Amino acid sequence: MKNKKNLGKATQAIHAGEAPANAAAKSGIPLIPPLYQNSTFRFTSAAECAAACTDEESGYIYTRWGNPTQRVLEEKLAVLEDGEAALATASGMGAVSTALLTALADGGHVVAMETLYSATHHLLSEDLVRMGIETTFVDATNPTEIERAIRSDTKVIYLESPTNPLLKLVDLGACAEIAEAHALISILDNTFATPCGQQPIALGIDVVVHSMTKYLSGNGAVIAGAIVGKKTFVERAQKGALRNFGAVISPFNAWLTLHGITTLPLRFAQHCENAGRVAAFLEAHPAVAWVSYPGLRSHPQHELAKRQMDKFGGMITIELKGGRVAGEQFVNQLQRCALAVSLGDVRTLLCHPASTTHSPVPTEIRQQTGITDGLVRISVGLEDVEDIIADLAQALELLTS
Ligand code: LCS
Repeated sequence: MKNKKNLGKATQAIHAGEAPANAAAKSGIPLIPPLYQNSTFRFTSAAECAAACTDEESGYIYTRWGNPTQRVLEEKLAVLEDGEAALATASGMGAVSTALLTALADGGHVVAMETLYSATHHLLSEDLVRMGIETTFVDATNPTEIERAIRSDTKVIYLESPTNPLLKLVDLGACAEIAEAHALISILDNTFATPCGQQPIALGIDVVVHSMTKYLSGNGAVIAGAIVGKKTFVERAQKGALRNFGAVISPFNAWLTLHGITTLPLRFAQHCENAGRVAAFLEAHPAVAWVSYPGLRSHPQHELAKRQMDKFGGMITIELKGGRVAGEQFVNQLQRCALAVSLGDVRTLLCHPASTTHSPVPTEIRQQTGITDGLVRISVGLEDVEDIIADLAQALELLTS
């Protein structure tokens, strides 16, 4: 029989973690993993309880320490990301902060990509600094900049690829080699690409983090996150920062997310297909100054995208010729596509990063890093692509009339 890691992504997404052993009954087993919506677990004797507290593998004790519904989700994630183990968290930021607090438990320095999701940027540039942890931000699209910024106390290289919102890429294999050569932990936020778009652990990255709020759950109903990596790292994260800082996923959100993941490969393929069509439409439109989409030949890192990504993703970023005023007029005119932050939803969502997701990033850093006032980010959904394009076209028409 095929090893579960050798199965196709669609099979893994549906079956991984869902072994009948996860059900309580021996026959008439529930087809879908049951929801264990409970905070604590009871024991029949003091000895049994003491044994579980000493050896957690032998049973569940308390949901902040572990829960069967969380475990099904975690096993699915580990298989999909090709990691040894996974940990579900209460949010994407719960995953980012738990991973960083684990890797930097004894302090140290971080080298990070200069454009990151704003809360991650804030965590590194402000919150962790107050705890004595410094970060040097570099243009990681050039791996030698990473190497140059490494200090004797550097512990972590922190990356996103594609980045939020500019869709820049970093060469994951090259960054992983630098991390290995300097005995550092490489952490990559794989939210935009998902395990169906790229496999960072296979390329040598140590730890993958996710906002499962996005493509993985896909339903717009939950806030959730994940960490995937070596068993030793994941166990340290679970027994240390996750448990004690407390960014634990609720069983209900874990349950919704694990059902969302069963359709991830199918959904993600269609997101990518629709995004390719929308990007080509936008690139040809006279109101659009430029389009950033890794699948377009005009993307400066298209060759790298072809090399390290299986699919180019569902996110597109554009700059409108009329700057901020045009951006506001454009989003105000949308009829079917929604003006909303977040991404990876079945619905098409558009947002204006400078005034929303990236507004906490200081203006000079936004401008230095290319997050201009006229930028509009599009999370292409799963509506019929002709209907998405028609809505964008009627909103853009206003700008050229
Ligand atoms: N990492 C990336 C790349 C993200 O885009 C986000 C959220 C997070 C981590 C944090 O995840 P959360 O805690 O929200 O689950 N990105 C958002 C965005 O672009 N718009 O709204 C949220």
